[in-house]
Amino acid sequence: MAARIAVLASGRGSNLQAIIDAISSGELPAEVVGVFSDKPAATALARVAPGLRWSADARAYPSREAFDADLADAVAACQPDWVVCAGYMRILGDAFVNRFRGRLLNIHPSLLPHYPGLRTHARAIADGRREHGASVHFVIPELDAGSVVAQAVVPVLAGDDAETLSARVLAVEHPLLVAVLRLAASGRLAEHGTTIQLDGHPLFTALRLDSAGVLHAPDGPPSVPV
Ligand code: NHR
Ligand code: GAR
Repeated sequence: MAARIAVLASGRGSNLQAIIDAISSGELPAEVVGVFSDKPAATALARVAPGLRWSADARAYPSREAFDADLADAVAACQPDWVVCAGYMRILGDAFVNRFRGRLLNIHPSLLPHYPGLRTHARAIADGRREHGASVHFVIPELDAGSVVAQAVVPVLAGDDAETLSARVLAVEHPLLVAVLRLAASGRLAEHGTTIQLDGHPLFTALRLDSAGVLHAPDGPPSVPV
């Protein structure tokens, strides 16, 4: 049975498109069952059929909690196995996170625990970092603090600005997210409290995406493809 994936997105939706393409090519045994946005004009919404779209203008709601409650009901109605924040730019309240806890993932454009929050690329450049990248983590109420499943690393090059660096990171976000969702969709990934389990064993260090787009367990040479 194909895993049911709900995607939350606020903007362009290139990560959503990577999911859709991986499903079409047979690389990801899943189905996108809904795309949800706090921005009714988000390009991401147009990437799926009208019947799969849900959006509401968060600014029209009296409170964050009220928006979250409508969003959560809409997400739950499509009965997802996994809920993925892919460029979703609104902090989710505790009630939302707790309702989907354990099947809620986010892709974040930094090597967590470095640079949680916003403007990650500009901050990495300003600090003179040599490496930057992206992380896929389980979402917990505390922002960008959930357990990291996997990361992809890119170099920071001389002359980079936030735009050139974000493009280099985005290029690895797509295979990273698809690779993690393959593990999730095939039932190999679980969150138990603050630890991640892969194939029923605790994962103490985040997986790494190699240059061929394959995830590896980093502990102990030779590192094992997963
Ligand atoms: N919610 C929780 N509870 N925990 C996380 O880890 C979350 C989350 C919601 C979204 C994605 C995220 C990221 O990858 C994410 C992770 C929005 C903001 C933010 O400050 C920060 C991080 C992330 C998403 N948003 C402002 C807000 O007030 C609005 C900014 C804007 O609209 O431009 O919600 O880093
Ligand atoms: C991606 O780089 C994603 O990591 C980032 O926004 C971009 C969305 O691109 N997410 C955040 O910054 C979350 N705070 P996309 O809409 O083309 O997938």
